[in-house]
Amino acid sequence: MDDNVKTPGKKSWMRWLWGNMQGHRVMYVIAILMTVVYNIMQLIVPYFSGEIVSLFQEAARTGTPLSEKLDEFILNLVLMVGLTLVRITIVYFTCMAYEYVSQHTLYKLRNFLFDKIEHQDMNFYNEYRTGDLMTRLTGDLDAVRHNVAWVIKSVVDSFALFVATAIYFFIMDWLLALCILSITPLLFLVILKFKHASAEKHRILRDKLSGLNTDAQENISGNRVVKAFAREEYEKEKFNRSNTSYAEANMDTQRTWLKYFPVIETFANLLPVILLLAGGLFIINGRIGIPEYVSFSMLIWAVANPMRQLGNIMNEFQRFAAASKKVMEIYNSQAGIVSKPDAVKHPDRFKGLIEFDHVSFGYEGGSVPVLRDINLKIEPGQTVAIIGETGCGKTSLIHMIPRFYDPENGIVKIDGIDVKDYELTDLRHNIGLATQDVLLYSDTIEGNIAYGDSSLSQDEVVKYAKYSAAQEFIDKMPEGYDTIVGERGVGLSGGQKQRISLARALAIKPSILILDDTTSAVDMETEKHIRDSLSELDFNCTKIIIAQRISTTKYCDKIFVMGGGRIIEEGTHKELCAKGGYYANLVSLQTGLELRSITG
Ligand code: DGT
Ligand code: MG
Repeated sequence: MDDNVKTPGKKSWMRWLWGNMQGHRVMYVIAILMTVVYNIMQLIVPYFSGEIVSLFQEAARTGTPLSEKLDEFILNLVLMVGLTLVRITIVYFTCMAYEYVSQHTLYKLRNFLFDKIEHQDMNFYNEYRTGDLMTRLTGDLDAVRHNVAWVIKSVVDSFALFVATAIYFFIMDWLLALCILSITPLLFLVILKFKHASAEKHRILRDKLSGLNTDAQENISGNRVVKAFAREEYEKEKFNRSNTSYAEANMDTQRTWLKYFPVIETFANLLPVILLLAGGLFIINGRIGIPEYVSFSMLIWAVANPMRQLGNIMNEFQRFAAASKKVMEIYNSQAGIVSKPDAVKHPDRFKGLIEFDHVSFGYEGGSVPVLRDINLKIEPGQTVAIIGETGCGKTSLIHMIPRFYDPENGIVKIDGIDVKDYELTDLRHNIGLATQDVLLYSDTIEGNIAYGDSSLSQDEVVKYAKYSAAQEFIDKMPEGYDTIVGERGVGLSGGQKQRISLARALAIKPSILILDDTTSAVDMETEKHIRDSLSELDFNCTKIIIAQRISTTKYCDKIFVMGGGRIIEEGTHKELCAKGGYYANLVSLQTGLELRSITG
């Protein structure tokens, strides 16, 4: 578990749900009250049936013709049917209210959770897999909705019906009521045991579902690699394993339920038997009459059904418990990198002075430090290059500037102020970043370029596409700027994606532009075009370019050479060539010239 994620359960699930029902609480309470009311009204039919039977009996006993009791008979009948219609109407509106509140709670929670996930830092994304987060946003949240709409309603349903019937039974005849209800404590014990047994099963089941979704998601997004290596069969088997494991967990959960179900069902079926035995005896000894017996037998389902239902409710509740834990974990999580309460508001542009002061950094769970005592200074408007062997920490270094990660030691400053002191959005709005792994959205090319500033005019979009040498290939596309690029930019070449990503970074007119290996996949001519455009930008901008090619670094104001997480060389192309170190060696390698001729 990530340190910056608070453990769930600080609030009980009930308080948590209640908090999230804000705005709909009154409706929910009314729905619960109405649930009690319509369950009490279930007694109407048996009550009036008893009354009608009494009428017949009395008529038979006294020898009065039934026609004389017709009014009373009809009144009882009308009341029975009329009140039943009222009850059905209440049930209808109550169900609507549960659905309404549950859907609104789900909607609110889903937005809240999405917002939480959006604002998390990189450590969070390293911790949670996409498939798992998707499960939380879909299946888990639906279990929460189901709890509001069905589980809680069913508890109230069962409880109200059971209690109302029990009271009615006691009023009619306490001894027979006691006989019938004598088995309920035993039933509760069974349900309690089932609750413990099923909790763990549902937890496992939920994790298996998350695993299944993660496998499917990773496989679908990585389909090109699967195809390239012709690993379809292998992936099919892998998915099949997850699927089997999920199906087995499902079976296991059901088996637990099926183990307890016959016991619960037996208890429920014992009730009519007890009624038959005890009720029969009580009629014989004159303790109760036939009308009472009729009412008892017409209502015996009203105690039997809640008993049956309780097992089912418990099963669903455990599903909710497992899911809500996952939802609440994200709900209560806190991003480690946030703006300070007293953060400096900086809506204007930065001048662009960047300083690293003894900066060290290591990834969570990583064994070695990735950045070691980095000191550097980049003047406003300068174009600097960072070069170094793969894995030496270049990307990690530039990720300190927009605060994707914070240093362990040392300070990163922009315009003389610690980046931690800026409002996070102000800081990031000022930085245009073209990341090493280009990710484009399933949107038009224009939409992708204008991603950071949706108010951008079409002319401006074209201007930035020209700057990044993308104009030509976009024009050649059948729909031009309206061409929809697939998920992650499917349909474009690596170099084309890089150029759109560069246009996107430029389009926000950043005061600091960071290009992480952004021209690695473009040809030399295009690279020159981009280099020229970058030197002619119509806004002030400090540029940091991570590159592997000398052709890119050569024209920069300054070059920082990294090795093993440190800056090992620093200077202009000329100075570094003269030094005869790592950079000079690189020049010799890339140009095919002798090192001697480079160092002069
Ligand atoms: P490149 O892009 O291949 O030229 O390499 P650099 O110089 O951009 O390397 P960088 O900063 O991505 O990685 C430096 C080291 O940090 C390397 O050993 C891999 C490790 N590393 C990078 N990203 C992560 C991460 O998210 N988590 C962990 N634990 N380690 C990471
Ligand atoms: Mg990198």
